[in-house]
Amino acid sequence: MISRRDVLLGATAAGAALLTSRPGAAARRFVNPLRVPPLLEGVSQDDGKIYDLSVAAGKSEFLPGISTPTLGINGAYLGPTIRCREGDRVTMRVKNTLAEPTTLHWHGLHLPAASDGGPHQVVEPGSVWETSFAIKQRASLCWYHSHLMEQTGEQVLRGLAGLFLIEDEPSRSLGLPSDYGVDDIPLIIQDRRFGADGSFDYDLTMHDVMMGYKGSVVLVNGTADPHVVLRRQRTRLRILNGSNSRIYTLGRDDGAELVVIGSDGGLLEQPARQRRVRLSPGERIEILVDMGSDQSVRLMSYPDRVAAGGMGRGLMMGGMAGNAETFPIIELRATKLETAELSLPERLIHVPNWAAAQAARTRTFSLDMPMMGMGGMMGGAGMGGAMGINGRAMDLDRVDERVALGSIEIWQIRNTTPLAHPFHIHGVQFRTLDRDGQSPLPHERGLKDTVLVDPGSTVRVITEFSDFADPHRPYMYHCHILEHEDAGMMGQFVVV
Ligand SMILES: [Cu+2]
Repeated sequence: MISRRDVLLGATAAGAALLTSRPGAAARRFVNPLRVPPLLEGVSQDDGKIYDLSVAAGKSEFLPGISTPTLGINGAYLGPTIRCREGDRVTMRVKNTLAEPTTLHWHGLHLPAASDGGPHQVVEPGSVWETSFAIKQRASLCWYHSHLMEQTGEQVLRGLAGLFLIEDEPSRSLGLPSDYGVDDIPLIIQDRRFGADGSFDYDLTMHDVMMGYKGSVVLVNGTADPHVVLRRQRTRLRILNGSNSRIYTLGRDDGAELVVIGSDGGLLEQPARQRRVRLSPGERIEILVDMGSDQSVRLMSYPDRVAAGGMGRGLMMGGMAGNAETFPIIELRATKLETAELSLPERLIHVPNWAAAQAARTRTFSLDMPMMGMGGMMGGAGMGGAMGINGRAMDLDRVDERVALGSIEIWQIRNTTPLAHPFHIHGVQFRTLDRDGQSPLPHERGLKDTVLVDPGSTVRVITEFSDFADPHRPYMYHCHILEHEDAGMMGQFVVV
């Protein structure tokens, strides 16, 4: 929730512009040009490409005249966009210059667990973690971020995240906009609270842990109050919800439909045209925006159907599960536009799929709050154990599931809590079979690695666990509300 108090706190911190998220607020003038993360293409060597990533502390100015201590990769805040191609052999060399441990996890990538960058691959202060793997998946917008045990929320909030862009020939041949930063523009959406001294406020209350951290200022690629000038008639926006917990319900303020061409794991089979798309933390969508000269359009977040009481089961949850606010994310501006190819094939690409009948087994994951009603949450020693899966909080020393290499499985995720949870599985891309027995929405009918599970509902996903067996190193599955993950809503599986 963006409360009036938060807004005022934000204004105090800014000492200047009132960065309110309220609709129609004159204070939002979209004064700042969008920053676009630089590309990191890697340096070619005998056996592939090397990417040097240096994790460091810095200072950033998000609000006018206010210096905010931040973390970044090869920069003060966030990291470069790693770009590679399917089939590449890449080496990531992660140097930790911080005085604290960290990790970098490659979210959405299909790779060996030893390279995953999860909580077992800690990079100690002053050390370098080097890992090599092949890019064995289709063109897609993935990302990377800190995954340090119980500190993911704080490290991501301070800035440890970046984009991981994979390209391939089949998607290239479609002629979609692909000129990075020109007509192919990434948008990392994050919300932040600022303390009176300008620092990020991540002093979590019990409410923050339960509901997830919410900020009063929306940043896009680390830019507050942003606009972007579009140069071509058609632009592809690749959007990552990189927020700790806020779910956005995206739409255009001119009422036009969003033309969704891609999701977490790459292009959809066919474009999905929807007025609204809900995007939860960790999820990505790719949309096409066609503009006329001198047109401007705002990408907005709107109240969602759960908050609006439009769903039977969601009704009683009300604002607990959903977004009640309307606020702008970014203004898209066009002045003089270069012409672009404006046709769009109704069939984009073939997307792998699996039939439920192919599944060797179904596993059930119940998202729950194991300590509720036991007084455990008030124990005082941190928030660990407040949230769980199948009645248990995350334990680094416990492997929860063992999956046979090459098997196709259905994972059934039941949400027994009054809060929505985005469920993420490491190492694979899956298809969403159904949500409470209903087909997923058109924009969800592609490869995904994160799926939103509404309060009281059950989502079934299906995938194949191919390529990488390792009985000693687990992958994670977890809620991508980072406060929930840090509070224990995470588990581990090995592929054997
Ligand atoms: Cu959650």
